[in-house]
Amino acid sequence: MHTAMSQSPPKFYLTTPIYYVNARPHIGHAYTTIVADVIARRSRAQGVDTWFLTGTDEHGQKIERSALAAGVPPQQFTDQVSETFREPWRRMGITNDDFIRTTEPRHKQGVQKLFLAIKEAGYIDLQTYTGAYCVSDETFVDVEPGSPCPECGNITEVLSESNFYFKLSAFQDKVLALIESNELLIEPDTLRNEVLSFVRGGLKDLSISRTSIKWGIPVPGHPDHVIYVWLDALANYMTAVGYGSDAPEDLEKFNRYWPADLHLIGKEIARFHCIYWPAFLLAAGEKLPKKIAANGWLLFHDSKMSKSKGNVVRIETILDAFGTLCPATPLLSPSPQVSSFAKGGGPASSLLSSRSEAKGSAVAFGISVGLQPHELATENEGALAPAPPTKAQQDLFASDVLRYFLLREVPYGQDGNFSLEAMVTRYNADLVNGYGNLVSRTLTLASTQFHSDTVCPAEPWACQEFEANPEDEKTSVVEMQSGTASVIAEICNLANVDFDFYMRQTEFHLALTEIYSRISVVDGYLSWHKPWKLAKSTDGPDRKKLIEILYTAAESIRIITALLYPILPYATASVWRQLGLGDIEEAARTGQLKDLQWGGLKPGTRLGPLAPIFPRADKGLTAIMMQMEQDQNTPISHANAAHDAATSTLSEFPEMSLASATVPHEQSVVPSVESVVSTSPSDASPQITIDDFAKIELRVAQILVAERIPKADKLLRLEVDLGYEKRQILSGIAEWYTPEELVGRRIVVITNLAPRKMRGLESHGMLLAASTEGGKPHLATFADSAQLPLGSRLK
Ligand code: ME8
Repeated sequence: MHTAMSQSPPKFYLTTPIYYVNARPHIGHAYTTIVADVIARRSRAQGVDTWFLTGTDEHGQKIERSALAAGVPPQQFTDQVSETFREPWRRMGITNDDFIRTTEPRHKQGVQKLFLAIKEAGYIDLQTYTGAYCVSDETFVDVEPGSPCPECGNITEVLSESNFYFKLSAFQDKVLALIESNELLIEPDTLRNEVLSFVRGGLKDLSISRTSIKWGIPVPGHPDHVIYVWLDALANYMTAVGYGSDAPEDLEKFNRYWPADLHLIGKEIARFHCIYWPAFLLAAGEKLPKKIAANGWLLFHDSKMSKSKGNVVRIETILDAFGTLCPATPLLSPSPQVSSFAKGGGPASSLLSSRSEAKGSAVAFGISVGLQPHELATENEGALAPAPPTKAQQDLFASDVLRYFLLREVPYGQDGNFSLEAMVTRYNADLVNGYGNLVSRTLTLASTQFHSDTVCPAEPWACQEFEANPEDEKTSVVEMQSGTASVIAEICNLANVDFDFYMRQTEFHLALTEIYSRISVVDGYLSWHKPWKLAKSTDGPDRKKLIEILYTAAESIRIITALLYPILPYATASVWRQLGLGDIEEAARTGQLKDLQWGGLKPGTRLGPLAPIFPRADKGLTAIMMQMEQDQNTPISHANAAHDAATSTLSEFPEMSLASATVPHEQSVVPSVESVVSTSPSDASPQITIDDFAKIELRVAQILVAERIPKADKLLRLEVDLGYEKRQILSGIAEWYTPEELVGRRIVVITNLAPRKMRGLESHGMLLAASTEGGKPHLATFADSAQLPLGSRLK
């Protein structure tokens, strides 16, 4: 057995805290869980046998009282609330391998075994103690009973009990040595120092049983005592991987995964994890975890986001609101098969892989595909017609945005203010204008350039130097150097190393900063070489240049996308498919996302069907989310009978009524933010609701440029100004309007129409015009349009 183990691949066992089920989860809980998921995904992609555990902490006085207040038996109560934690993790595609509940038999038997092991080693005895007890923290504290708890400020109660005591004091030196030597790593450093000074201040023995509480695990042989909730809770990290069971597969699992490599926690529970837990394990003769890393607090309105303060932001708000931006996914199959995620995780991979079956579009990098533009259009608009996103896809998309924001905005280990407005701003700045824009400008150009190329050889994909434009006097030497393909290649190879360095240090914000500096360099490279200006040449040196530039950009995107995968699993899956590389989950499993080297994108790779990645978020989204948060205590109009049934038993516990209010995902809680992605138009003009109308975004725009398109008699190419952005729109009005009479006119544009391609050009939006059958379309306009700011919305 030991020989076999030494040959097995490396393992990595990581955990989150198990969350109390006395209230519904909020984005503070999501934060720690997201960090764990990012680390787990990255670890798996590195080929490491990874086990990721989360769960719920369901015993103790706090839970007992919450159940009482809700008027339901504790077991029923914890069953309901535990589900409200599983639910958001599922929606977010969290890939936990197991979910432990402390009320499960496997956990109970493990906790009792641990208690006995410590007792048999001589570290537990029975004593009587009277003191101040903090119910909120489930711990005796060193203050006068009735005065506030020094940790959380809640009023303590007097408690006198004959309890089992754990000889914590006997472990003071050992725990100190462990931490000082970094055998037990604690991060961040500031927290390590706090823990060290706490230990140096002296450790007192710890009461580890209660007779005043019924809702817990009985002390073996003493049914009137239940085991202290923190000993019970901490033991989950072992019981979940088989401790306490004699079944051979459990023993094997325990030997394989224990000790944990990383316990992720919030900083307020450091004492329990960094002092009590190692001491319990030392006493029981078990191996110690290797590292404990704590995140700081997410603050909302400048204080810790917490259920007791009520200043929380719900995960559902973020998912429902950002989910509306989720773009359509191009499909080949009209009804994709959706299977469930294999290892207890989210549905991301299966949803995406069902789509990855889609054969490549008519676009190929540098090889012959021999399709004419009109054939391309047919294929794009027919078999590859985009399907509106499912609710599951919307959730995964929104989850990406939350993941990105939390990791980029808050330096891990520090406190950070959470703001909905900052989230929308960062989304637009980094994901829309940064990564998303780089991908679409590159792939759109590649798709329009290479589709009808019948002669382009594969060979020019190899990196070949060509001079930066020396005529441009404004170009600095740095710009000229970074303008060459080999420099970009080097920068991307280095990105791999730098990103890895910061990810290992859990400095996610710095890892992402590294990525973003690369995105800017590649963006600068494109702007400098202006490949769209070379686009007209079909052979010769310009053509060669064009191919090299686009390859360089696309290959940079491949590397950046592989690095971003653990943080943006949904969006990177889409980009991976569009690059023609198939299913990113498969790529992660087969090692294609590790040890990235320039040149991995093979010449001749066929692009997949293109699709938008990150549509722009309207500033109004912040207001919508705020409204959703405000509305959380008002009845949900759409909620159905299932919701009523779920909440009826909890009506005396208002916080819990919402915790159990599982609104079916097919329905949006707030109608005004329902998906804006349109389905196919109907000829029959059925009645629509005001909500349907609200889906159509009409805005005032001004025509800046109008020009004819060669060989297209009916089409005009327009550039319109929406105030907040400029767009290209193709319109079939060439028979009735000359370009000259259009420039300068203020018109109405449907702005949230999915972009489509005509004659190889992208059209993003539509003009509003009225016409009789076959007659001249009269453009909708305003009598007093000069007073209207561009971009004003029509309602
Ligand atoms: O403490 N900012 O459970 P809990 C950042 N059951 N992280 C936050 C946060 C915030 N505002 N709010 C919550 C318990 N968290 C025990 C743990 S483990 C053996 C037992 C995260 O429901 C953070 O990880 O109070 C914190 O430690 C955890 O949720 C607390 O969850």
